[in-house]
Amino acid sequence: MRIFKWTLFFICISVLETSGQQQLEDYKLWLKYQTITNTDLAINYNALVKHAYISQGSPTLRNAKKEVELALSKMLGDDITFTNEWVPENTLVVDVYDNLSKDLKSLIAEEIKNVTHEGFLLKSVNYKNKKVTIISAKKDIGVLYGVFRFLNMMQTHSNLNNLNLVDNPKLDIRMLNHWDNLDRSVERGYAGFSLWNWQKLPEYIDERYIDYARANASIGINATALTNVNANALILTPMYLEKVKALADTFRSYGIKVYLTARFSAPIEIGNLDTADPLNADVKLWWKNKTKEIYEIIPDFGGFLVKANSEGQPGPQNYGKDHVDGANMMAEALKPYGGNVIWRAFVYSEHDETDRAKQAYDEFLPYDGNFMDNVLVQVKNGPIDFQPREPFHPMFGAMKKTPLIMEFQITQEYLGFSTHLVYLPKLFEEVLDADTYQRGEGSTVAKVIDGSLYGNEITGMAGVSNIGNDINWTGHPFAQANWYGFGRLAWDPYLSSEVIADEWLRATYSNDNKFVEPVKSMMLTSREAVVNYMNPLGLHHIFDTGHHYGPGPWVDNLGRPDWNPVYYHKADSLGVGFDRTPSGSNATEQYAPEIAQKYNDVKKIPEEYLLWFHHLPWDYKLDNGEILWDGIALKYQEGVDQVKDMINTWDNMKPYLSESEYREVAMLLEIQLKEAKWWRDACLLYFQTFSNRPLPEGVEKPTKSLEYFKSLKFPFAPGIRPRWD
Ligand code: BDP
Repeated sequence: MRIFKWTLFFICISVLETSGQQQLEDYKLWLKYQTITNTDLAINYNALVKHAYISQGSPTLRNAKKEVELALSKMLGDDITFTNEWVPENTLVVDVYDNLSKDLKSLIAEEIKNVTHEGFLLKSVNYKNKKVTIISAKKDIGVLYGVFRFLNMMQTHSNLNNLNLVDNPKLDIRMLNHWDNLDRSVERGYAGFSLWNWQKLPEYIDERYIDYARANASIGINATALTNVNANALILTPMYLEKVKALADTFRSYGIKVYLTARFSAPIEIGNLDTADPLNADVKLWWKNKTKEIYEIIPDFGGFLVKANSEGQPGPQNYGKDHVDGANMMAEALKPYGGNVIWRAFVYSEHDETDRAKQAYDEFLPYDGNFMDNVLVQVKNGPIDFQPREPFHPMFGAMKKTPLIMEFQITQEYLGFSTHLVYLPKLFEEVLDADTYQRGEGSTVAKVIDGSLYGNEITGMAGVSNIGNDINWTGHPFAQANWYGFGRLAWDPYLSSEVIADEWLRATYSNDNKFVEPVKSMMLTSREAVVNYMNPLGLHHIFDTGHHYGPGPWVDNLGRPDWNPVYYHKADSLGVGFDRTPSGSNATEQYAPEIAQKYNDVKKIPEEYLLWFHHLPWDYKLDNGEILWDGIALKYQEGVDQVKDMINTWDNMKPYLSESEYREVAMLLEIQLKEAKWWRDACLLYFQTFSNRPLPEGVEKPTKSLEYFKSLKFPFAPGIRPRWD
């Protein structure tokens, strides 16, 4: 018995040890730089980089140098020589174009012309009968980006022999939005507390801030809004601004600008004014002075991100003024310093009877053309709220004279928190590829966002961060892929989600195709799986109240109609779905005629949007001949089956994974399966009370009653909104 106890003790200790070590590995994200064990490849790479010249000219270039040294020593060992000045033996050259020797300059003179200020060039040249790899750019930040790409190519075992790549970011502002509160709780955060340790700042610079900046720079993210859009005015007080400055100083050499969320009522709360009316002279002056104060200590401050007159947040409408008055007032204050206002379009009002999906468009379209040129309007990808699937937001393409920033949610508020493996670049890609038809066929959302459709001066993409202080940053190891993928798409919204998954898997786990291929296809189907087991065929917003954890299609008692799931599915004995065609809310009129016609026609609309736009009888015939009720039930089952397949895939990957690497994802997949079944059973039992039909063959019987599912309460679910707003 005693021996047994001791054995158990040691097993437990070793399990803890390995999972602890695993978490430390996970901490390194996609910058693991695993040793290259393939001898031929290692020899080839070694020859390419064996004499490396990396400029030391600026903090950013020194970061590039540190990264190259770290990465090459880990991937290839210690026999690489580094020089701070160009010598003829060099085989790798890393520097801004202007600093290069005349000879080298002439070798890349043509290509460098195509490099923009944040872009870079990777080029293999022949110089005096020797192969030289040049990583260059117009600015030092471009060099850093080029270095990260080069190292990524090495991590993914790419052919580096004949490089000739010019890569420029297609968007200007590539930004994370942290919904982090000053008490370090994170709204809709599922990976621990906020990274920003306000109490220890400004003196204490956590090493994590630097690793955060490195990780972001490695994928091209160049901006971060540190605080929650449900803002607290205190962040704008001198004490906090000192702390913000410390973060900005830390991020600067990685090319990252800091933005802050500005609470519209700040002039009252911290400025002793009795109004925040945007046209009031004292209010204007207050924002001007505040902005000046910020730029005095943070000269490259990015600007303000503002949620106004949305979900109870204060805004210009409190004073009978409108979004243009509010945004332009702040834009004027920021203008002399080159700062931007990012004004969110996430608005819907309890006083407005109109379909919630229509309200942002209705409210903002009349303002098109009236904003100052340093105002960008930030629009969520869909017209409701980060659902597992939504049609694209009709403001994209319709708002022709205002630069729109895309807002994606990387944190998985409606996608299983950080316990479900859901590969989001698949969702992002679907939205970016969607055709708005606003200037004829091919007017994709990506073209709206990158400014090419309407020739916007500034462009951008924002992602609501999934980062917290969990050792692995994002809670789920695969949620790191969503951060990575967001960054890659913000750099280039035309990249395919498949290519991104491939890069991420190789850099994070393994280059073995027997691992990469099956796991990649698991990632690529994971998004459809979550749609199937949560919100199939266009169902949406049937989440439990407030925390949005798990199903709550029965919820009908919240203060505002549009906070209740019953508002969105409208199930009754006749059928289910939201009629948004001309016979209903006519939300389709907000789209270009090509889209509107397609969505209005129940025979032409893609089935994935069916119940988003149509209320249909339970026995409506789907494309495959099933009746709607059966189709819904089978989709829920399909989602559960897809999670089972994910579990199988992962089990088969054991030979390519360490025990702890395998186990941490395996355990999470078990949670995902349990919760997928919960979604299926709860939703089907509930909708069955209307359809009055049996579950079709192939759908597993629920193991619990509807009453049981309704009785579940989660007062401590993570990520709930703070109580003070
Ligand atoms: C919703 C979230 C809420 C956010 C809001 C927003 O439930 O916590 O404050 O969006 O984007 O998705 O402002």
